[in-house]
Amino acid sequence: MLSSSSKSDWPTDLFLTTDNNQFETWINKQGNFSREDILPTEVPRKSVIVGQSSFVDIDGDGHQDHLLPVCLDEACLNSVIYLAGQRNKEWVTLLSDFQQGETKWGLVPGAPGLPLALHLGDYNLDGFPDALVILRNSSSRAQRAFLLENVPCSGSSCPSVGRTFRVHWDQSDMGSIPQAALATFYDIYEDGILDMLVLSRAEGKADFIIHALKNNFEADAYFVKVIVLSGLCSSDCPQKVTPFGVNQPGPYVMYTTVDSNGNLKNASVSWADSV
Ligand SMILES: [Ca+2]
Ligand SMILES: [Ca+2]
Ligand SMILES: [Ca+2]
Repeated sequence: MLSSSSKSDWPTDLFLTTDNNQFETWINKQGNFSREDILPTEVPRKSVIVGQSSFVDIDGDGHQDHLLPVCLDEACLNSVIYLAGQRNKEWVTLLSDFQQGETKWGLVPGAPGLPLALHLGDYNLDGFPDALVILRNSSSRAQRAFLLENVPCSGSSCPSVGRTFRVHWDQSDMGSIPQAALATFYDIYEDGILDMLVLSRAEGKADFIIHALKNNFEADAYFVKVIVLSGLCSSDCPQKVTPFGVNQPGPYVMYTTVDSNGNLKNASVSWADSV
């Protein structure tokens, strides 16, 4: 897996999850990779099922953080989303409460082609990335897509980054899609507002059903659209036309803006796992 400039020095670094569930970070020094474990090398203690790593700036300080969804048992009855910041090599719990009233939900163990993963995007343009995740009802076994909103938090039970995820339990549009299997953000009309795609599977059918949910969010906000051209071309490029939009993992964009109160606000995004 590729991470983007985990040291914020711009060259793309390499982050690996190895067979025995360990992590290796390889820093790109002018094209040469050297191992430098600036992130935790071990999965969180008591992890039984380890999902895919994501890199995202959860607290808006401009530096990417490492997010990891984990199950503490084979059935994922107890699930946790962990975070490791770069200045702190310890795992901290970002979200472990998946209780909706009397109902307990949990992450869904990965399957071939459907890994346990968070899909990240800033659906409400507040500069803090939110997530989409599939949860399974521990009693009925029903699966639904849920939006996890990145919200500020304070108090002793809060992670040190001062942010947490709030589960939108009552989002009726996503709740009406039975047996959801995968949910991701996608800007359908390219208007800068992220919409959502949900895949579900009908009973007894192998193929997925694709549902598109338009995000009606409106606010006095701006968005920055960045297109990264890889410029990669093999030696036999026809008419010397450089390919456009080649899928290239690793690009990293960081910028600073000023909010309406005059405060500086950092933000960054990586293309390591945006699809
Ligand atoms: Ca951060
Ligand atoms: Ca947000
Ligand atoms: Ca849109």
